[in-house]
Amino acid sequence: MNAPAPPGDAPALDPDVVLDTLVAHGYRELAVVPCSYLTPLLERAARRPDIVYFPATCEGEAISVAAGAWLAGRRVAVALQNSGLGDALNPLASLCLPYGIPVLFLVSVRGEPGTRDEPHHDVMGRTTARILDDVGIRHAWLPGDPDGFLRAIEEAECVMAATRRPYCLLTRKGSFRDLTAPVPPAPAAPRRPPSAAPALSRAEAIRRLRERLPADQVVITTTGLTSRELYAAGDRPTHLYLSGSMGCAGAVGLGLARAGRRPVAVLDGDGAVLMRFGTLVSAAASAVPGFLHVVFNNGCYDSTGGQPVQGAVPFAATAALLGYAATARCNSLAELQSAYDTLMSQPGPRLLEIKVTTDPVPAPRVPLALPEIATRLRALLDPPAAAAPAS
Ligand SMILES: Cc1ncc(C[n+]2csc(CCOP(=O)(O)OP(=O)(O)O)c2C)c(N)n1
Repeated sequence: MNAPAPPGDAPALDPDVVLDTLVAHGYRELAVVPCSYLTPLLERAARRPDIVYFPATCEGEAISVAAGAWLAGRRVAVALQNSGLGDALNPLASLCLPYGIPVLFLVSVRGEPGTRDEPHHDVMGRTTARILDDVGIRHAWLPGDPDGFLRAIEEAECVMAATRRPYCLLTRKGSFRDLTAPVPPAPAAPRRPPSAAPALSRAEAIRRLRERLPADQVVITTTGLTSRELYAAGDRPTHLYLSGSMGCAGAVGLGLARAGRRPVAVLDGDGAVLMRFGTLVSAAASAVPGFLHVVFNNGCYDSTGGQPVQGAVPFAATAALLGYAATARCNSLAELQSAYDTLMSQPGPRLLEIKVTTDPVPAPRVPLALPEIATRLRALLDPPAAAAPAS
């Protein structure tokens, strides 16, 4: 660690001060995978006309885009959560460091020791600074005052110029002041227009799916609100609520379905699917009949504050092109019922794309211990052999 962490009650920085300073240092673009801790900064960045907000599909992509921009003489800063540091490590370690490409990136630290956070953040919370040290990337905690921030950026710029290595600023919960004053959106703000407004909320769609899916079917939910909403709809031991491993629900479901024990439904988010888009290819190619992939398409990362996802992917049409055996898309409860029936009358792999609204009322966290969630499902699918009778 190059600088001591500020005390927990360090003042929060005005996001505009951060963005003004970045712009003054030539950064005209921010490549982002969101985190709720970064939301005030991202909200502001998405609305300012002097900075381009680039929604990256994964953290490694954000670093790589910034590296490519540097090669063209442009400056792109990156913002990501430490959950995604693993993904970012590959281009940091095998692109930026060996090629001498400096990238300035901000990392929100979840699971910082001494703070209360969800258990799936523990490992990265404990190791983020050490990982950066080990790969040789200098880092410092984001100061809470404008002068300190200016000095931090100047230090980062000096280090990057002298070493041609990336530099990381670590941020925590409350690092950025939540500005309440509304700012009119810039014309090019990347928020999805509300035109093709769906009539169904994700929570309602989840309740309906839970009613329709056979009780013995395995259901795997992606990180964020989807997991919470399925738990709120009614827990079952066949449910696997993922609270981290964003983007991996599809592949976990695929691995499980390929074992052939039970049919599997994966309830996924559009942002999560984009993060590991290749899983659609693998699922289509695997031709597993018992695999149902449900993608809630709300055009944003609802769980972290509604930041836009990249593009406007037609998931059902794409899955059909890739070779899913059956696909459907729906926009309302009535459409969901008939799409579900049609889809389930055919063998999989199936993909159901449901256009949903964003949900302003977050469901509470899943209160189960993570090993318990895994253990009870494993016990159902691969019960321990009965003890041999005593002879
Ligand atoms: C690798 C990684 N990057 C970022 C996050 C932070 N994060 C948690 S939930 C979430 C949004 C999920 O969006 P989406 O899959 O579209 O589902 P929605 O919340 O819109 O239902 C993000 C970005 C994370 N958990 N892991």
